[in-house]
Amino acid sequence: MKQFTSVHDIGPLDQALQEAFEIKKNPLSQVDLGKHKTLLMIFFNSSLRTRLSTQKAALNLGMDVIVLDINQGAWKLETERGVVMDGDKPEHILEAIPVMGSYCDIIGVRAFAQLKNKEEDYYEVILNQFIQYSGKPVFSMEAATRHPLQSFADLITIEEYKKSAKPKVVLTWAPHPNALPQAVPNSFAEWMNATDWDFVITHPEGYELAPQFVGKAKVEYDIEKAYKGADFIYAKNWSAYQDPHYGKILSKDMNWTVDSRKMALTNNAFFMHCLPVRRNMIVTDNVIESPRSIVIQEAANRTVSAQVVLKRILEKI
Ligand code: AN0
Ligand code: CP
Repeated sequence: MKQFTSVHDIGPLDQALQEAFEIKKNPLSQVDLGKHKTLLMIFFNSSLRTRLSTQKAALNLGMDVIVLDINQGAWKLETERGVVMDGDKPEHILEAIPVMGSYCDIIGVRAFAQLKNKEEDYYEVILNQFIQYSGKPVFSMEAATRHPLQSFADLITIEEYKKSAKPKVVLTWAPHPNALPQAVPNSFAEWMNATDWDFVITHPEGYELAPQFVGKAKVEYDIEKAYKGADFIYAKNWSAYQDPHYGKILSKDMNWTVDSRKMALTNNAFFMHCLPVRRNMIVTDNVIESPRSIVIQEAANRTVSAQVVLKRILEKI
């Protein structure tokens, strides 16, 4: 594997899942594969899980790891070409990227959507510049439009907990005080659409995701109908995608908070969220603390998805 930015880079899902379960059973079986190879992780945004789980995965493969938080200690980077750099940004990303590439063998990048310009976000300007100019294999640690390491971990988690061959998986929008990117729901939808599971997306009017991510999913505006018979409730907030409201908050309707009353409509569904989660906005204390909540197991699987991806990249360099 030369890069990992979406489900399209992973190949057949059954093969990826098989590798994931082998790694989960025996995480240190390839501890020499990454010897004397350096992973550089670049964060333009905060992280707890991605930072720790990806490092842990790299350590399991014997790699060395360097982490850089662009906004804490590095020079602020100009990202646009043609700008007269007389402002607060002393370095251009077009020098910074090949320099960073010269210090490592693999680069992971976290660069969220700015939510100001849809075309720029959906063109993945920052991620694509890393792919083009670093000279090294690049993987996404959540970019503007997708979070594939999260979605792969979600797939692994559902595979582990599902009771039937074709579970009903429901992605539900839920309220949040801030405007968040569409990367997590886009990516989750993309991975669910690559399975033959029964996949439903539910959200208030106006929160329709980009058609290329919705794909063959059923969009259900009636939240109770959506929950009915669900085997998995996957909650996430996102801001509006559709013009003219791109990146805006259209609703904070707490009827969309995942609560025990709505969970009772399901087929004793498991509750999932990528974390970090705002309690009593996205989900009530009762639901997230219930035995049907698998958010910790889901987060633990982030090490597994990262290790499959790093292993496959290492096998090709
Ligand atoms: C981010 C998001 O919604 O994309 C990261 C999730 C993994 N969440 C927040 O900023 C709260
Ligand atoms: N789920 C996830 O990616 O979490 P972090 O933002 O803490 O990395």
